[in-house]
Amino acid sequence: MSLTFYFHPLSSYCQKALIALYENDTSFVPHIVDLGDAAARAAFLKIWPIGKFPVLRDDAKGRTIPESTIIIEYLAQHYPGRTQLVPADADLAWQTRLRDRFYDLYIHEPMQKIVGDRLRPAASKDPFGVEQAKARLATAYGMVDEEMAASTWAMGEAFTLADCAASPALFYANLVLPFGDTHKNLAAYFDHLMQRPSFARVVKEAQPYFKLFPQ
Ligand SMILES: N[C@@H](CCC(=O)N[C@@H](CS)C(=O)NCC(=O)O)C(=O)O
Repeated sequence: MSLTFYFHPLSSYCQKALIALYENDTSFVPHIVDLGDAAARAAFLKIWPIGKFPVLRDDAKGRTIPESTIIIEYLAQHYPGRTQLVPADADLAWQTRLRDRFYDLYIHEPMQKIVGDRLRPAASKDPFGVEQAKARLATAYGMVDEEMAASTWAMGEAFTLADCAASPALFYANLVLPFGDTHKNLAAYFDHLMQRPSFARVVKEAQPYFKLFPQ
């Protein structure tokens, strides 16, 4: 087995890449990184000095791959399976990547801003930044709600990279700014994601750690 996946089960960006691994039953060695442990953090920084996970190590090809989107692109290219995570058609591929960017930048990132603020010391809160993040989320929810009126998955009928990005972003975003009562199409899409076996498994495996999520 040549793949080692450095991650934490509670981490939303790690979950995004984990969904891709589970979609295609890709064999890998899971390596949970506890960034709160000084020795584990130091060891991880040697692999990827930026210190953010997920990171994939492919010993067979001598490659270290950071960044959830790039990990999924790498898996799609080198370890393909029944779920084609990036469409072969060039036009569908850029549309998939656009949706991946959309979920990362306009749902995942503001969600992280709101969650991150909860972890800040009382004297260092950023209420203005949190309001901006909530406004960005609300705009993004409205856009997805319109787009998902007639689709099962982000790209239509096929589950792709874009749905990997959407799943954890929406899961945590729904906790900080719920959309169930206000955006019916978005809520229906989220239900589909929650029922997808790959994401259901990711959520189940994260359960023991949810108590660490700042309410
Ligand atoms: N752009 C990166 C973002 C990764 C990221 O933000 N990871 C978070 C966990 S969800 C992390 O490592 N946080 C720890 C830290 O920043 O120290 C990706 O897509 O993989």
